[in-house]
Amino acid sequence: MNIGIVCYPTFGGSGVVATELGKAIATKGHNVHFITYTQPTRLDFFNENINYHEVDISAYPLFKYPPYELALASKIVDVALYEKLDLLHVHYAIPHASAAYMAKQILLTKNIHLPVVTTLHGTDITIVGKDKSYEPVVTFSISQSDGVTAVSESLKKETYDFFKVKNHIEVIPNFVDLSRFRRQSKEHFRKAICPQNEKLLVHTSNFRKVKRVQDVVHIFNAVRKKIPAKLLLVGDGPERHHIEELCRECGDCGDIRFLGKLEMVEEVLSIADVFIMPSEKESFGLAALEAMACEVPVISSNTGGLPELNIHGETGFLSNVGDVEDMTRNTLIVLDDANHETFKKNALARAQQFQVDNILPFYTDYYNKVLKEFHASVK
Ligand code: GMT
Repeated sequence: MNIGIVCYPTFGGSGVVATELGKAIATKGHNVHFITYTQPTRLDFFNENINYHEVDISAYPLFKYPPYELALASKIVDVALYEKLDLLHVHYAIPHASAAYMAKQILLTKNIHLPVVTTLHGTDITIVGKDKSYEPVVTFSISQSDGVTAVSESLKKETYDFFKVKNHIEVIPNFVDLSRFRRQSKEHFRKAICPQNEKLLVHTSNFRKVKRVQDVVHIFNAVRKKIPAKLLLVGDGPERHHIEELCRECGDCGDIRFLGKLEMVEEVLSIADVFIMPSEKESFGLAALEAMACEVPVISSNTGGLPELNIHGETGFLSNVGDVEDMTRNTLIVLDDANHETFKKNALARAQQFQVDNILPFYTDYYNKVLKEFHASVK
């Protein structure tokens, strides 16, 4: 197959899933064409089956907002025509699904039929998509997609509950590459961060409001009143400044480190004792899955798709959003020497169920199903 993939090329979960999916598909012998505005973060190597097409956005004084969606649609048309795409898979509805729709209509005028699969990742539905300024376009472009997938049952339900869409939504969860995300021996690193063998709490995110990073700091503050502990915060984003201020107010600065946007997050996870994800909304929780693959139990909220990943009392614990007290109690249970090894083992076993080799066939089978139905309908 010749597959086009459109995604955000940044550190975010949807871009990571799209890139890792493209890489995995390419290893099965298919040709993959990434179409984005810059080289995806995790696409930093050569593979004969992987191609990258950059979307050029011409500036013009008249454009207060350069029309990225139009440039993307034009690029999709170009790649579909010259690389003879069999299928286009767009990740994150806005603006990728609507750009794909426009490209598909342009291609039709050239008598080319291009099926489009849209994957809903989370905030494209739960936050941005519900915004009045985007909702009609999101509803329309989901309805016009030839295939739609969502990363959890919860996201599928939320899509049906909020948007007037009738098409079938296939749930295909996030996945993890266990050859990369595995617990490595990083004793020197651990010693540098936790010289007195303190317990290590880790959080990684894009520091947006939806991640409730302030809860991580409050949990840490309460935990360290009971046991010696350190906190590593990985990632960066709009809330970082407030979080730094909060750490100062709590007087915890010396025991908290901000590591910024690290690429080798598996190295940090390799020395972690517990992962904290108190999100307001989380359609799946890829960062938690990556932690579990590195044998790190997860303390999370019970929002969205998190209960589909994190098993309460086995791989970690779930609490109501904002219930810092409960999350603190649970963190202490997980860190208790009598329980920690069991939680670690369970976390790894759960992550193994989501390894890329288990999930990839769901995508390729789904592509084949969409292609078959699509070509039967255009005959
Ligand atoms: O977590 C983010 O804010 C990034 C966001 C994205 O779209 O890049 O992640 C979403 O997609 C991931 C991959 O499918 C999911 O694992 C995350 O749970 C989801 N984030 C939210 O729903 C907040």
